[in-house]
Amino acid sequence: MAAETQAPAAGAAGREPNHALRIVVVWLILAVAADLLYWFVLGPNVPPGHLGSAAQGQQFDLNVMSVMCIPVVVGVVWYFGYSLVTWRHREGDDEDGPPIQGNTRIQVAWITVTSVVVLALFGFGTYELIAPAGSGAGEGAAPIWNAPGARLTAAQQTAPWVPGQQALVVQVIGQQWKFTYRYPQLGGFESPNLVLPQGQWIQFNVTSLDVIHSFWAYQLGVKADANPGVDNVAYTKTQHVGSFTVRCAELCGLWHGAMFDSGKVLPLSQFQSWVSATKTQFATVTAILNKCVPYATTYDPTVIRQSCSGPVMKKLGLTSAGGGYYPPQDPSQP
Ligand SMILES: [Cu+2]
Repeated sequence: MAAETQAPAAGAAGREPNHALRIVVVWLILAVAADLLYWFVLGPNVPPGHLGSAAQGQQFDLNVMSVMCIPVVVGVVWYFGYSLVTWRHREGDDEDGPPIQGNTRIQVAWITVTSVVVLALFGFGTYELIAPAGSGAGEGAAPIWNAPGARLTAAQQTAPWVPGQQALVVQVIGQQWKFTYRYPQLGGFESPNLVLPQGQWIQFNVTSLDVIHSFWAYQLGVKADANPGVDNVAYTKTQHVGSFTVRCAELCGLWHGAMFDSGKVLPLSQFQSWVSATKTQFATVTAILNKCVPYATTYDPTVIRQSCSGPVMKKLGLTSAGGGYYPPQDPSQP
């Protein structure tokens, strides 16, 4: 027996170091260091960034959850390493370890700590899903939680926009295979480019002209289903100037993978210049559009087709890309 030269498990407390104290103290130092490193170095760069308030909220949530989880991971790895080194098998020691059964303090502590962590994450996650304004997800036609200055009725959405007091309404229209963006408060023009003013609440009204799509403005933290006949509202507040990617996130046909574009957040004055320029550029088209397909929260493709002359609507891209999804235009129609 090599009991005299080995660290016995029991009965020689004087020679045995206080493992629990060592483990806890080193764990605390490692956990605090790892959390600080994460929070200040990695955290600000975690996707989806902070271009929109929804994105910032998602980044904050990910960071809070990471900061709660990192000490657990560090603890497991550290305890694993400590055990491997300290209690490894030593040459000539053939003895079994002592039979250890139950430890009320450890069991109670474990159940309490894990319950508190899980319930805290549950409470935090539930709150964050709701505030602010639904975390950037589509909330249907009548959101329970509204962004400041958000206005929802179609009549209100066509009144002129007052920056800083009202949310800017942008209607996102999915169609095979692109998104177009209509600005009802700014004269009702429809643009293939999504341009937004900085520091403003944006109300996206997301719909589709044909099949199911999903509007995903990644860096804004907004993702909302675009379904025909459905007005799906999502909010975000633009935080700083920058560009973002818009992708369709719902398999919608052959060219689904090519259904993406990029958008911009501009300072308010530059945004207003863009609006003026685009209004001028699209003046003819906008006049036809407002006459034939006045702004509405949803559009019926069959009505669109019959409401105006086919070639013009086809030119506007409103009968789906290439016009292939709906029955061919009837040449006898006006
Ligand atoms: Cu799509």
